[in-house]
Amino acid sequence: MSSSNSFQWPQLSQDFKEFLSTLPREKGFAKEPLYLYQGFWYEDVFLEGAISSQEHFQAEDSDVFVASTPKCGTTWLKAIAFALLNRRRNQAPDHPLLSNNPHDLVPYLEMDLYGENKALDIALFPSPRLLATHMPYSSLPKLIRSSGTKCKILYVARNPKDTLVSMRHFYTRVRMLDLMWAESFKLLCEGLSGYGPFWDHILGYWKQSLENPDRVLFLKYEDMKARPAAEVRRVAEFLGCPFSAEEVEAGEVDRILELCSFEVLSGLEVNKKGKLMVTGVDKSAFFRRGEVGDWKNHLSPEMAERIDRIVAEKLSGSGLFL
Ligand code: PAP
Repeated sequence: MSSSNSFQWPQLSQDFKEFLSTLPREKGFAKEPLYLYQGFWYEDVFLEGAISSQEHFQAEDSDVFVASTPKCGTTWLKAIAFALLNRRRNQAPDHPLLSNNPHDLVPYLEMDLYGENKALDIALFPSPRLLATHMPYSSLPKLIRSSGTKCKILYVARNPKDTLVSMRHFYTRVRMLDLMWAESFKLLCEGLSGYGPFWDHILGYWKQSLENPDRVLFLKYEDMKARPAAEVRRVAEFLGCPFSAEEVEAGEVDRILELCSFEVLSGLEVNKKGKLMVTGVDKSAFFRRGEVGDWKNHLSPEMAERIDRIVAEKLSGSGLFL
């Protein structure tokens, strides 16, 4: 990894490197290979954090998770969840979202909190804890999945074509790679993206949202764009903090939507410059266009048709359409 790369790649222990050598390995979007663990593909440092969180994370009933496969709207949903849960405490001009990137306010289990190199201490997070993960449902720490725990999961999915475009731009920018469209397209179609296969990740949470609707709320980026107020109200109800009639009357829903909008967040000084606290990724890399359908500017009709066909086959019979 070149020293100019904005992602600070941590050192892994010898024991973990030996463990990695026992796992199936493939080339992914980045220079670092992907490793297959419990049916999903991980980059080494995130796998180390994921396994460490499986071993050590203690869930609390009041925990709220933002979950997703990368580039599906995580930054936006983190901001919305943070704004909703903290809306009685925080108001502009001192709102934490105006001076912190959403990723620094809502840390990832496997990237920020667990693993040998992680700097943040989960014990310091006030309750209710708002946390995040890209881990697939079936690999979440057991206590999050246990029927005895009441923690809640917000999951956001996005149509695979826009996700691919977003992913490719992100890797090109953050990892400074010269990724060809044809190569990234082929990798996604083969399920070889970080935390992929993309469709299995989405299906895992989709099924849980049907079986345990009070535990997992399934959202789509496109729905959030098309009817933001209705989706934000759905999130608030799911989290047990619905908007009161007075709040609606006072414009609180719109205030949160405005604060978390692409335009406002991407225009903040704190998001235009600097790097995330733990991973060191440029904060501005999380804001590109924030639109639905940008894939039309990048993918050929044949590519689009092929991804649609693969994903429709994989999701067939699930009742989910992306
Ligand atoms: P992550 O999984 O690495 O955290 P994530 O936030 O899911 O990334 O994806 C970034 C995408 O969300 C970008 O999409 P694009 O490449 O198609 O533009 C980014 O622009 C978009 N995004 C970030 N913030 C917002 C927001 N507030 N509203 C809508 N889209 C947003």
